[in-house]
Order: sequence, then C-alpha cells, then structure tokens
Amino acid sequence: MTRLASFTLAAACAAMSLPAAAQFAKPEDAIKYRQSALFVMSQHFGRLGAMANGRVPYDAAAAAANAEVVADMARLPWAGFGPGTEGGKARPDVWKEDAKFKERQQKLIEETGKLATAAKAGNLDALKVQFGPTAASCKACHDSFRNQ
Ligand code: ASC
Repeated sequence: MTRLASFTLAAACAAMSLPAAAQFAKPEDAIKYRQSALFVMSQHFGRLGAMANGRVPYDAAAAAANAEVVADMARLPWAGFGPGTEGGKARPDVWKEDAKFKERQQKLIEETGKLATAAKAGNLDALKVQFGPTAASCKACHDSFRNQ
C-alpha cells in the first residue's frame, strides 16, 4: 500500500469513529442538516398522507417510492443533534432527556420501516393501516422535543 493510500484509509477510519457532532463544520450546519432531513421526510410523508386520506388517487409505485424516502430520512436527523447544536426548533430537553429522545428516534425508525413495507404491499388499505401509527410517532417526538 502506498503511503498516501494508508494515510487516506487512516483518515477515513478516524472520520467514521468521530462523534456525530464532529461530522459538521459548525453547529449551524448540524441544525440545517437535521432540519433538511426532517423537511424532506415531511414532504414525502405528506404525499403518502394525501393518498391515505383520498385527496390524491392511490399510486402504488409512488407510494412505495415515497415511503422508502421517509424510512431513509428517518435515520438521518439524529446525527445533527450533537452536543453544542442547541437551537432551531429543538427544545433543551433534547440534550437533557437522552434516553427518551433516543427511544422516540427508534420508534420513528421502526414505524417508518413498517410504512415502507406496507407501501410495498401495493394496496391502499395496507398503507392506510400503517399511516396513523407512523404519524403518531412523528407527533410523540414533536410533543416532547419540538417548539411550535
Ligand atoms: C407530517 C409532518 C409532520 C407529521 C406530524 C404527524 O406530515 O410534516 O410533522 O406529519 O404532523 O402528526
């Protein structure tokens, strides 16, 4: 292995083992990152809601694609809540109630995973069944950890 290659590998390993906060150049970037992931999630979740509530015609392929984005986005925001990134709409409890905040994250990841599976089933009823519990997991976290 060349010296450059081994240095690159060492740097990549170090970057992967850094705490989440250190992945962002500055706290504002972490805030922008988490808000962006949540915004993208809300846009795709809203499209699913429109189908589940009959406001737009059911489209199985679009539902599956939207639910996949929701499930993927659900994994991202949390790295953006590292130490020293207080602000935005986040309540201080995010940094005080770690176990509870993590539990809400896990719940969202779980419910959005089920939503993606339900959407892939290709029928509107399956989507409707899982839409409510997923929305409830968004709301549960907002009720405790987000300022209006
Ligand atoms: C959405 C959205 C949220 C959630 C929440 C569910 O579409 O943007 O934040 O659903 O309202 O209760």
